[in-house]
Amino acid sequence: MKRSTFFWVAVIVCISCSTSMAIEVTIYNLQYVSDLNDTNSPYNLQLVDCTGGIVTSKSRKSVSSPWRITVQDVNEPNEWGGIHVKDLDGTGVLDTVSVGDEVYLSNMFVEEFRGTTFLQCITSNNPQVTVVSTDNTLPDPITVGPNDIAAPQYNSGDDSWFVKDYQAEKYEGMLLKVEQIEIVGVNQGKADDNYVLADANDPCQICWASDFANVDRESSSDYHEYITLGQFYCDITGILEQYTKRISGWDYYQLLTRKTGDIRPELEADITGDCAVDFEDLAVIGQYWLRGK
Ligand SMILES: [Ca+2]
Ligand SMILES: [Ca+2]
Ligand SMILES: [Ca+2]
Repeated sequence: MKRSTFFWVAVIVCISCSTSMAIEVTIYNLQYVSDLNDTNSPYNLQLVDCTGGIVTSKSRKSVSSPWRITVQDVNEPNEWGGIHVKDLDGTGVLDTVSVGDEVYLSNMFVEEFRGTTFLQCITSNNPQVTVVSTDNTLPDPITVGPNDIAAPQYNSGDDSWFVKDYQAEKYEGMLLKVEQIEIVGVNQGKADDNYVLADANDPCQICWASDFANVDRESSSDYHEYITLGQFYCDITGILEQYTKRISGWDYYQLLTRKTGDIRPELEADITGDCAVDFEDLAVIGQYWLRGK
């Protein structure tokens, strides 16, 4: 090889080295753990390119807070298929991203923060979010029972809340739905903003939810206006997040609603109580009408 040719080959190799520091992984690669005694991502504290998926939520605490999104891989519809992404430095890479976009995420820093695996956008890493396609149908929420994402248990000995097992970990960052439930408690969790959902047919099955990421919540209230203690709901949908701060006595999973449509109280027109308003309800009304009642 001529010296000049060698020089240019060396330059090209060097450039490609410097731009491909990050390892390419799927969301599954980032989230899957075989041993639930250690739920940290195998890529914790590493820089990755993530093949990504569909954006299922976008929110921020206030206009000055960083954007957060969740991304779900449609190739992993059952478990280990979702992840939280935060624009930690306010780099702006999430500003124009919308729910329904398919995204590829480059130069993301993997960080276990308060129990949840995050892809953090940090300026010095030159993070990039590429929108591959837009207006995609979101993945269907996985229907789970409250026990699948069970509420924490209370230890009165040290006034702490703890997760009995980590079976819910596989759902972290994924879109989930719980059906036929009642709200049996409020003012739980570290910010007193969690409410307790109980299976209407088996009240011993409970899980925790919160509305802090719900874009339709009035900022003056911790809860969306549809949330009422003692009320029955056809279903409640949200994204699962873990919150862990053991030094303060907290470890729990919570279902985070995204918008008004995620909270479906029983409808007044649903005469038959099956959570659908259809001809059956009309038929019942018709019978009353025919009898003149
Ligand atoms: Ca976790
Ligand atoms: Ca995780
Ligand atoms: Ca009905």
